[in-house]
Amino acid sequence: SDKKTAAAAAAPVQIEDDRTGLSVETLKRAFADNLFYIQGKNADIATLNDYYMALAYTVRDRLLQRWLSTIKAQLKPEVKVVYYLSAEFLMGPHLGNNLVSLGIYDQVRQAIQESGLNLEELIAQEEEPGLGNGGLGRLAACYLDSLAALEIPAVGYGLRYEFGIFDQEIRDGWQVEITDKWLRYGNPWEIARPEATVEVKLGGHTEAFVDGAGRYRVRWIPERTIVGVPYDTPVLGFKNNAANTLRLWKAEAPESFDFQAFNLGDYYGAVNAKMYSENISKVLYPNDEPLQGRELRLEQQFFFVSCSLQDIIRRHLYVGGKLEDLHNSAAIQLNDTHPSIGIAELMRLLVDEHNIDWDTAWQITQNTFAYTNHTLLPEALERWPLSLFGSLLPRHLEIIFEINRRFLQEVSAKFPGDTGRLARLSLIQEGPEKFVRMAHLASAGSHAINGVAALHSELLKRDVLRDFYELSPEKFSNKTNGVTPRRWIMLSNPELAFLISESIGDGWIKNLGELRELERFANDKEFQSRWRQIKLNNKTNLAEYIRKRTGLVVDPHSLFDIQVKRIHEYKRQHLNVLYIITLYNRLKQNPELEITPRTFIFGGKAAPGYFMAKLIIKLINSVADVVNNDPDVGGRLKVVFLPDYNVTFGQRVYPAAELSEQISTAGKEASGTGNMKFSMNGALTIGTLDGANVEIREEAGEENFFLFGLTTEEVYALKARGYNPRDYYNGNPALRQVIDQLASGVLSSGETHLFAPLVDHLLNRDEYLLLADYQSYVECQDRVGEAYRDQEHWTRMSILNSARMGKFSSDRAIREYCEDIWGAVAVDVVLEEYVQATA
Ligand code: GPQ
Repeated sequence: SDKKTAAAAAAPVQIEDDRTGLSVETLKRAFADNLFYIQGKNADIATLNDYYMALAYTVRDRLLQRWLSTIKAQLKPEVKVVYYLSAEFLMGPHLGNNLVSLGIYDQVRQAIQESGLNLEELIAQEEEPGLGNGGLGRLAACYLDSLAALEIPAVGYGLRYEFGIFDQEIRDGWQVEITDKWLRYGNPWEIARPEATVEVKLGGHTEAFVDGAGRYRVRWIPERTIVGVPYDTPVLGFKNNAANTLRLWKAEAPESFDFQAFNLGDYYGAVNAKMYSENISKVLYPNDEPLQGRELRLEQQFFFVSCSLQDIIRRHLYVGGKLEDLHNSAAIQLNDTHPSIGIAELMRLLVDEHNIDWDTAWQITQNTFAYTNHTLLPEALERWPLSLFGSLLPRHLEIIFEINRRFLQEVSAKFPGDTGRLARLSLIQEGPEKFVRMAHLASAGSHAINGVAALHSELLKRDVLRDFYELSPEKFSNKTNGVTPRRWIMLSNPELAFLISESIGDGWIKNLGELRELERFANDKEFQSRWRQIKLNNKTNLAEYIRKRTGLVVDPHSLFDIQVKRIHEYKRQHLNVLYIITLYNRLKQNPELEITPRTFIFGGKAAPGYFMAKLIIKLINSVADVVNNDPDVGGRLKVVFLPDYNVTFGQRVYPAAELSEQISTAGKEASGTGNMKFSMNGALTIGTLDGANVEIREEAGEENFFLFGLTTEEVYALKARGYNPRDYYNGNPALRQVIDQLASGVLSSGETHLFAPLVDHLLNRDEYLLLADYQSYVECQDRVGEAYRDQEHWTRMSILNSARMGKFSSDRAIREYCEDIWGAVAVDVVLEEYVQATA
């Protein structure tokens, strides 16, 4: 076989043209070939899914060269790699996006058409990988897109959940959760790399010992071992040669693990142990912000973080790096605190496994990690009971105690005698039950801490992380979120993308700031009418989709007023409902009243255990039933709840929206990212001064933004002086009527108690100040209705909104992270002509 190797080396296998060629003819042949040889079908028996798979493999063949060339270009000691650690990556469907990135959309459309099929239909066939809950996971996906677009070496690390976010069905107005079997028909975009498997240990106890050099050391005697198998998905840069990697870990039982039990004849015990191991990557926790303190969740976090850190160290050593220099070749970003156990794990790997002294290890760790905070909600800050933490990760708990001991020493040195401060800063929360505070671990162990919008970053410094700010102000910065214009304009709104490119060239796709050049068309009648026509087309498409999914007929000429996001009390979908009922009451009182016809569209999932959120879904559906079927309304108002909101559906929604609802209580939404997608696609925003709304308004111009509601300061002040929602109820007849209707059962077919918990909340507590903001919201919505009547003016505002959203490209955000936090630079990828068949 020496001979064979030599022969192969002498004549490297050239990639066959059928696997790289981009002509329509070649694409057609490759497509037919994949259908036959990979799917094992011919046209007689092929399903739509077979065709989708055949096409997916055709596209995958065409990106492998970039992917392998990128890996080769980056596998060098002097290259700094960004490692983005995230419990969620909400990637959305790959096929369409990869066609856009490769710049082969048109050829492929033609090839598929000439094969007697329809490309859009095949694209729609893809089951999206829903490995995230909402904003946080989708942000990670946009960031991977931008990292590749900017040719920054990067790896996304996370979990390969077998079941992603549940599918939502609506039955009798209530949410029902269905398991998401996204891997059912196979996943053509991932490649398993079992040869890069790593082991992760859990449980057990620790032992101290003195090593050969007379050093005090600790040994962890774990109770069980899990194996992590990486599955890699390429993430293409837009029309460049870069293809980064999303590496997701699947948990498995180690091969040898069950031999003992097996030999003793305990077959079922052995199988059980295997199932127990695999549970770790079984399912995504469907909670958006309030986190569930469950053991399995901590196991998930530790599992993927430990796999990833071992992988990072292996790579670093492979290219000849020294661990002392890890921070020069690796920047590890913590996407919220979910992966923050990584700080203790890196310390353990360096100190226990690689025998590095504590101080050096701590320097390396701090210089390597950075932490992004995504919420101010106190109930969302992760804390693990010490008992749980210690039984799962006994060594890590010791390490955290030691980090804390040294950390508090530093604090004492800087603030002598300030015991209150020590208690507030401690990584351990004292009390009858003690907790590990993960945000504190992340903050102490990172060299950079950032919030996700200007307001949010300010509030972090003032509030949640105030003591950390006073201790190390230099660590703090703001990185306002962004979204990728490739998926959120080009792919989802192709007609608009075409019009923009025709008017100002196509530089905006890589440099979104160029959208500004659209400003000069804002008053151009011809341009305005094309702009309007595209919006109408997108609305017509959405209307058709609504009819198919719900049977409801909506008028594409009505104002499309849309709120899509997770259902949460702080996001106040029910404030939107209060306005709908108000409008309904006006029409009932005076059926002749002239109003702007509106279609209110909602979409979003509720955490399965979040009763109030589920009740809000029921409320929307109940109000929809009443409003949509009342002849007095005469079709002027329609209310739609579209089930199963996800990335795929978002791509239909944003381009069709005219009004974007961003109505959270000021100070509660860290940033929001849907707000950016809407605005880029020409929707106007009705919103509070919360999260990134503040900056969207700044950019768009206040005259192009519908602002209402209390500011963060006013919210604090009102709560401080004692907020009584009943004052608003008593003082506002229209509001009182709406609340009374909710309580009376007229909106719930006589079931008087149905909405009692909601009414009770609003009247007696109203934590999110709906009643305080009601009047301001109603007046603002009325102004929206008025403004919509002047279509020319509305279109002008719409154009200006899109034109001024350049700041909210994730490319801008990633550039800031690279410059201020990661110190990462682009690496040119040279396409390798040949791929060697042998080493
Ligand atoms: N966000 Cl902490 C989530 O989607 N899930 C979470 O667990 C946390 C935050 C969101 C946040 O609510 C939005 O305001 C942000 O725009 C988004 O993260 C990305 O930063």
